[in-house]
Amino acid sequence: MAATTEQNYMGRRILSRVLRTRLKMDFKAYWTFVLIMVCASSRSLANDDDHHEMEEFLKREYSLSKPYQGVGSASSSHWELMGDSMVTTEQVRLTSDMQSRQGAVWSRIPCHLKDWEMQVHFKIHGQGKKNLNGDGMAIWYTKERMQKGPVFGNKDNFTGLGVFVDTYPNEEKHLEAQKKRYSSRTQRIFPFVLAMVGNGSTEYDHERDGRPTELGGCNAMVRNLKHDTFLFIRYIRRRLTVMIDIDGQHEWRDCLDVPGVRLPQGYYFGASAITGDLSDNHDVVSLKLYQLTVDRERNGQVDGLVRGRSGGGVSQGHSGTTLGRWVLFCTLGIVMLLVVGLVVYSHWNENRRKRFY
Ligand SMILES: *[C@@H]1O[C@H](CO)[C@@H](O)[C@H](O)[C@H]1NC(C)=O
Ligand SMILES: *[C@@H]1O[C@H](CO)[C@@H](O)[C@H](O)[C@H]1NC(C)=O
Ligand SMILES: [Ca+2]
Repeated sequence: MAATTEQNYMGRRILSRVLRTRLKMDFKAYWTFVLIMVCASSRSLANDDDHHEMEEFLKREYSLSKPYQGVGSASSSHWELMGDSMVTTEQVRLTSDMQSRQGAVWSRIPCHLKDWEMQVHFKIHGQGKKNLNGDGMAIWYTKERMQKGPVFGNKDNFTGLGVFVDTYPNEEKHLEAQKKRYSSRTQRIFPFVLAMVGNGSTEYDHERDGRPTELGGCNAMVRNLKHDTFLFIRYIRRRLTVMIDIDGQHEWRDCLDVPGVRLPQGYYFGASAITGDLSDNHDVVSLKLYQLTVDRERNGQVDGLVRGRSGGGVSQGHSGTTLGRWVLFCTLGIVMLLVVGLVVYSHWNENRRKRFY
């Protein structure tokens, strides 16, 4: 009788030890696996924001490229010309190098893409020497279309986005005439690329080259170059980025990068240019519009996190954000798993006790 009890007791202890060891191993494997998963997924989330893991699709209906089939002649064309613009085999010439011209080309179809990227292949050239040329060209994403006006050949008080390649320094010339000078800190070198968003009653200040309403900008020596020149406008998750490729090196240079820009869907793409007393040829070789597709589920998570962390602030360091997010995700994951693990373990412990006693 005693021997049987002793044997039973020993058997139970051995069984218990085996079980505990196995469980320990299971837990170890489980923790390792889960930790890897959490860190890997948070890493890919962080990377997503930095390298824009997304796909690009060229949208032909919003793009304009050689051989410009039907542009300016067929009503079936997706693009419509206005003013002095004309189509040749090599480009759509918005203005030629003559005084008081203005021309434009406008998409006929409103764009309903959420995230997009426009690559503009353009050319500005003429007889005038530096600062004896003008006035520049603009790329548009606006509610209105086909309306002539003073803002690089488009209407003032426009609604939406304008990205200008301003080739004439009006403000500087104005100050010079008054025998005033800029401090070197604020002086700009022209041509100057500038972005502006209008709400329908925002006036473009021509005399100040748009400074009061600018979102940002950069200088860009784009006139009379032998190589190709490009402008790149990206709108993703309400972030507006403009880059230029003008050195013939096939490298994008940052021009401006502004978060929190609201551009509704359903606006029209266009390009326009204007000359005054001074002139230039303003040519569009191509406008290529790419749809950007970001993983929506991930996108939402990243958005939520960024908003939560920055508290609606405007700009923040890129690499700092990424590292911070990575650490945050790992910590959150570990805490969550600790809780889950504890619950599971205590549950198992209870079961075990029930089984053996
Ligand atoms: C633009 O809007 C302003 C009001 O914000 C107005 O005073 C001005 O006349 C408008 N200009 C044009 C050209 O419509
Ligand atoms: C448009 O923006 C200007 C500032 O640029 C502001 O003064 C004006 O109130 C805004 N108008 C509307 C209708 O939002
Ligand atoms: Ca100007």
